[in-house]
Amino acid sequence: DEMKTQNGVGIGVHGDQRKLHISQVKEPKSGTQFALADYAHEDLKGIFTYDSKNDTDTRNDTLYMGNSASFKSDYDRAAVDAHYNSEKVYEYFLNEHGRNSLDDEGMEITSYVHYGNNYNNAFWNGRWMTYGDGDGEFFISLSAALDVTAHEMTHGIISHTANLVYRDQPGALNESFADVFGAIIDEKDWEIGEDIMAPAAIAEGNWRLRSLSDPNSVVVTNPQRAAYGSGVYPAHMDEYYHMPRNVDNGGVHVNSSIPNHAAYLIGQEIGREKLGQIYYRALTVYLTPYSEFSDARQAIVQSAIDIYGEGSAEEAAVHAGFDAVGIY
Ligand code: ASN
Ligand code: ZN
Repeated sequence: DEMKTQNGVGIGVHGDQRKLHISQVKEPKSGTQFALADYAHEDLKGIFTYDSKNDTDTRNDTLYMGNSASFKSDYDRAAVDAHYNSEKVYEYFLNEHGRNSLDDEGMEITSYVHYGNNYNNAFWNGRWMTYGDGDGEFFISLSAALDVTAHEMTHGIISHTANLVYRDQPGALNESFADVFGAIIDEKDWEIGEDIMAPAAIAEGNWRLRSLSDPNSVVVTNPQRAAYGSGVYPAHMDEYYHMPRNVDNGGVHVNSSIPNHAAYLIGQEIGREKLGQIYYRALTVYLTPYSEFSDARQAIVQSAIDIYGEGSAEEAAVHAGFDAVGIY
């Protein structure tokens, strides 16, 4: 039967109090329960958070449930953040771009938390997001970061739009657009993952996963580290890593830093909002599965012209940003 959305509360991984959209579920055995299921958004099937229960087998996973509308236990924290952050990202794409969910047709937004044991990653699998808890050494719960959620959900949007193939330059663009929207939506800074790093990573100087502002300041991290030696992320085409396909799909998480840095430079000139408008148009109108870096420059220039006009300051900022990283 129809589940009604109501307000709940929770505490996130970093101790933030969060208001949540949750649902009452009446079960014959256990009585009234509360689920992280949000039906509050018109024309959206819902926002759902599931519990993976610390294994990798999704068959026994269930909607994340509680006995009251208050989700405040330690175990709740990762679920609270996944639920809250995915609603924020949904609202950004709706309000800024008129996009109704990942497919623009109101598809459900689903997250699984507590995936595996000490799992140090988060990913979009083509249909939903999955978050590990981290091992507490390198990462804490990966849903704690709005930029990580925005990154994963942008992969979902990309798979319904440009559908950039996940290898070599198109793959690096796929990664870059995910990072750029991560940084735009998590307005704080131009870093990715600063809210999920744990002590051992911070002790090594990696207090964030990647940096759009200064890619060279971050050492390539796990799981790709070994292949890059002691290398840092590249900020210019002169530093492009020519990696075999079996290493990070040709270096998609590493070479992405080159277009990332261009986006940062453009963002310094025109601000996050216009950057988002231009990049969204490029992604949804011009880019195609085999687009390379130079195609992205063209697409982004054309989008700036479409929105702000030929000869605009915005167009000039795009040219300058891509010139600076050696993408022509
Ligand atoms: N967090 C990574 C990403 O979103 C996971 C992966 O390597 N597929 O790209
Ligand atoms: Zn990614």
